[in-house]
Amino acid sequence: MKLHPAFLLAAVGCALAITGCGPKSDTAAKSAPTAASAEKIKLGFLVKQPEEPWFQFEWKGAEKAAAEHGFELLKYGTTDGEKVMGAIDNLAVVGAKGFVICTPDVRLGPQIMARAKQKNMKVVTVDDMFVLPDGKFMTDVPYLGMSASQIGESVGKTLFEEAKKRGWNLEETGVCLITFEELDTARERTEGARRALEAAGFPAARIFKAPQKTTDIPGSFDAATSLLTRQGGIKRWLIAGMNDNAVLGAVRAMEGRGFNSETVIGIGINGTDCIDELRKPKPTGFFGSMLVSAPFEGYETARLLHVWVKEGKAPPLETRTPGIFITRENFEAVLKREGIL
Ligand code: FCA
Repeated sequence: MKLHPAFLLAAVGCALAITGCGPKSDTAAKSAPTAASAEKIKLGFLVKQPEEPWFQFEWKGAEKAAAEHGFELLKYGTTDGEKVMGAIDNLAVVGAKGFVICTPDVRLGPQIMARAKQKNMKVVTVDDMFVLPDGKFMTDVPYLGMSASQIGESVGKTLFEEAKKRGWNLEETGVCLITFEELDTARERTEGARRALEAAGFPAARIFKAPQKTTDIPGSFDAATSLLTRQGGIKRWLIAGMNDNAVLGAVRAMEGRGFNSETVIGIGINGTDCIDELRKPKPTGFFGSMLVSAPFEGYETARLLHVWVKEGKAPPLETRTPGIFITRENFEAVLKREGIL
């Protein structure tokens, strides 16, 4: 597939263009509050890391779908399995008919589905696909998420092109690949980046994996710090990871060792968790991000679930969303267009 460095769109299966969150409607606002809320369908939206802007933007999109289509949205930050089970029970008590979930652990899939079935609730997964005990995906549960491999490849290709554009000596350059391989969507993204870098001609021996123990900035900071200790001779770094926070932690670790925007090129994924970084008056090693529309993902999963509950029409089993490359130059305009700013 040909990828353009400035505007990268990747899609698998049922591809969706990023179009914001659908048509505006004021029907919800007009309906009589008491009668309408008595009849309103209740749906849950459970996310694993409620502190991450990514998930807050997903909620925002889902709220928009609820307002437009007249259902009630119940949001839960479910950071572990116990909280997920508690939220499902809670939803059942209030009469909810289903929920969208980004699970804190993909291996909880079978347990979550058993509980949902017991409570007669429909489930749509977002971002992180459930897996079975044998490691295979639970492909019978509707899923919507990014085209992880292609977006990862776009990161790798763009990193290589930017290094070449700057005339970097690749002999003195290393790749810091912040990995979290226990999560499939994360592994697909970082493997995509690695593959594209190697295909472009980056020496495989200088692509270093730095596994993060937790998927937050401290987790990637620690992973990068230990890599920098092991590879003290590298003069310039390219950084890739599963999301913006993975790259941000590595950028911070490198700054602590004297690296800066002249010696580091980092490209994240999400585009929602790097807004403050791209707004900094002085450029940092965080060069850009592959933006995926979190509001769209939240809107669309909630909408699909609502249609399923209301009309009995099941969502497609797999829907993939594309990425758009953003940098300090274009992020304000693109994020505004996507309803994020
Ligand atoms: C995973 C990551 C999030 C986001 C999402 C699309 O759940 O943890 O940061 O990238 O996929």
